Amino acid sequence: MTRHIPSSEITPRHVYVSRRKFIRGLGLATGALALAACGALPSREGRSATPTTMPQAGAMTDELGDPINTYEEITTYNNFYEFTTDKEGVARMVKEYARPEPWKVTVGGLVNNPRVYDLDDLRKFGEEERVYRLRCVEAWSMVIPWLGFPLRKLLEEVEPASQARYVRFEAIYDPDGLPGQRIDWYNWPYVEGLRLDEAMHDLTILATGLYGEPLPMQNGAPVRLVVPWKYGFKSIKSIVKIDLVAEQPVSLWMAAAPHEYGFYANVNPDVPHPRWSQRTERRIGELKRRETLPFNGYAEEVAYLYEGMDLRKNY
Ligand SMILES: Nc1nc2c(c(=O)[nH]1)N[C@H]1C(S)=C(S)[C@@H](COP(=O)(O)O)O[C@H]1N2
Ligand SMILES: [Mo]
Repeated sequence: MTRHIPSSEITPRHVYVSRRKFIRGLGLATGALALAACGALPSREGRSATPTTMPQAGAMTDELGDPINTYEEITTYNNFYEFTTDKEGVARMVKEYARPEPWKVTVGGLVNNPRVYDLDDLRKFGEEERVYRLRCVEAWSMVIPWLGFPLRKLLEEVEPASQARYVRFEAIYDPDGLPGQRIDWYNWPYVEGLRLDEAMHDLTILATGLYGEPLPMQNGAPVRLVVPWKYGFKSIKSIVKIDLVAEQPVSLWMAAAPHEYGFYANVNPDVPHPRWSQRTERRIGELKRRETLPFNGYAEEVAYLYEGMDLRKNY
């Protein structure tokens, strides 16, 4: 059995630390570098190779000049309710978990070319670095250097049929291995959705890695969605199924608390959560709170998608 070994176990601690110092040094000098393309998808043998290359280039900041969070922060403070609701507990619990192998992503519904992708098949879409802010609806945030590819590339291959208007994503369902799924407050599996034009937007990616390395389980290995202008809960982890559909999907959060979580979930400082303000956020690693930006700072790229819509009603 091939147990997935988190990269943090493969790479000795001191290598990570020195690599991060190295990256940081480069970044401060030039402001925009790129991490080495170690390749985050598992090798043909089905197991992640130990990274051997040092980072060459790497964005140390996002396009607003905010520094990226550390690998430690990104991989030890997680929301992944299939494991536990304790953010610090997720990274500990994933060590005990062997995810299903081989992983498959089934893409179907209203498409002309339904197909099942294994991780090797996803390689053809390539991997590029995207440094994105992630803003959780709970009002904390991070800056994360993802590796991944635009979801559009995969959708173009399966060819959405003319009746397709939304994309529905489904995450892993494994109650034997995932303790959170043995508690049924939630309607498992985790489901999320996007309108088709949101899914086709260039900022929308399927992430397969971070910090130039394979995605750790706690961040949604082996493949997860990242939609940076929406609250973090839209960025569904550990995807096994993608369907093109005609009707707006009902997400896990909409089903759990419809008055608190809508379908769109665009980051919006003007619309408070019923139980707290969304005006400011705590950037992990910083002391002073920051102002939350409309569409999480991506308004120029995405505001046109919502022209004419009432974003207070469509929260
Ligand atoms: N399958 C699944 N995906 C999920 C979640 C989850 O509990 N299960 N939590 C979401 C929430 S609330 C956030 S903020 C982000 C956190 O991503 P990160 O841990 O990689 O920072 O993942 C999202 N994707
Ligand atoms: Mo979140």
